[in-house]
Amino acid sequence: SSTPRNASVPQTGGHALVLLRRVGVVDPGSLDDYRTHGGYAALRRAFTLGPAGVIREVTEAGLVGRGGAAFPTGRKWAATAQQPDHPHYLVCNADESEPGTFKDRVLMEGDPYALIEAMTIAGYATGAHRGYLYLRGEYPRALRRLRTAIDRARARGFLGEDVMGQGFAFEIEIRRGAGAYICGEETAIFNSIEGRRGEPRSKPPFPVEKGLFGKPTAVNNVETLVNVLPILIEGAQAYARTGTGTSTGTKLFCVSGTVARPGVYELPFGATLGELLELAGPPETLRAVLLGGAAGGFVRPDELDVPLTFEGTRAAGTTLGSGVVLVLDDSVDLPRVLLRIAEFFRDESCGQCVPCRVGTVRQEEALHRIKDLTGAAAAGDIALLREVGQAMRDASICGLGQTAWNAVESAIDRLGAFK
Ligand code: L3W
Ligand code: SF4
Repeated sequence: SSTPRNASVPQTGGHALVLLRRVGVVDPGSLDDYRTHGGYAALRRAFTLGPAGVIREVTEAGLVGRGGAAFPTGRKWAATAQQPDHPHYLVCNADESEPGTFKDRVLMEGDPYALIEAMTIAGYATGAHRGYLYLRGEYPRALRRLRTAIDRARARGFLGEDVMGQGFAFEIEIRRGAGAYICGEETAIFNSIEGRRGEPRSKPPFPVEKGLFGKPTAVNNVETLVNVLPILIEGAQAYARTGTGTSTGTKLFCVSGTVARPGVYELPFGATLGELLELAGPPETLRAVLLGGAAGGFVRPDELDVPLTFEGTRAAGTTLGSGVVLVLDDSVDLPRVLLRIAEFFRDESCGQCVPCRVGTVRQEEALHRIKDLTGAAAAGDIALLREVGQAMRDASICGLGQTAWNAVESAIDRLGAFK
């Protein structure tokens, strides 16, 4: 995926920044500057709350995962913490590879200590003394800044044998991905860290029970973890006043495509898609917006009042996913976009299970035929796409195969593609 040139410049539209408040403000290399801007106040509060108290705050805040699946973070942490098997591990999923997603990059490049602090809190809460930061291989600047932050935090006692003199030991190790989209799937990350092929494992057992090296593991996305800082500093109730009842807090949106000001925007959950587009400068002739990325779905120009919440986008037949907002104007060649998505899934399928390995190829072939006929569907190809899509959704092992047909189905059913 291509990242807009100004992706490192956060855009807000006048709303109070929470997750991005330090990005572009602090010196990302300076621990002192981070502390001057509120850094390590959340970890200090975590030590006064104790592990169970931290989990209680995160649960009461209503924090859910920002990688796309919206699983309650407090429940994940509580389930990991209570496992009798040891050691426990923490894994930060920083493999950000969903096409059109570049929010975690902005957080890691602009405020690297925030992620280090948040991982330390997560380790403390879940009983892990070791955290792995699985970083997208194509993020060299984030790598440099995170390495520096980890070294400096360790040198000053914010990592290591006795974090902040509180008797808690915690270390962070960075592991770099090597360009495979599937290595963003949580169990494929475990295999990759363990030195095996990056292929997903069957779930259950869930990672909270049997994860990295077969041990209880909490896996969280970068943005999810960074949310823990304002939760501990403001308190759960104050945090939950932003957003809606079931989507609390703020969300980072990655706006790309035919808009005047592409980039990362932070808005409270519940803002509408139309409001976000106004900030980004919508095209004159909007054709559709792909929400939720390649696994997501299309929204039409007459549906821009859809609230940007997990429940609101679900009701509109799509998903928030990892925050992708890909804007397409009237000049776009829709069959070409769909073919590109299908090529991506065929390329990135790990090939482990038949429905996905074969289905993604059949899907691409059918879309090729349709495109060669300049957008009109060849007889039987729509039916074939539906049959193959259903098989992938029902019988694939992981999210890649299960969602590989989402965008194509949405284009056919909601945009009337190939008519
Ligand atoms: C304990 C249970 N834990 C579920 C955990 C599970 C995982 C989380 C979500 O992601 C999303 C999709 C796309 N006990 C549990 C349990 N868990 N039941 O909850 O699990 P799951 O299986 O619903 O989803 P997932 O496979 O982790 C699928 C998005 O990922 N996606 C791509 C995302 C890309 C990025 C990026 O590039 N930054 O995020 C593609 O499909 O939106 O919703 O931790 O263990 N009973
Ligand atoms: Fe691999 Fe696709 Fe099966 Fe996932 S669904 S395990 S990517 S073949």
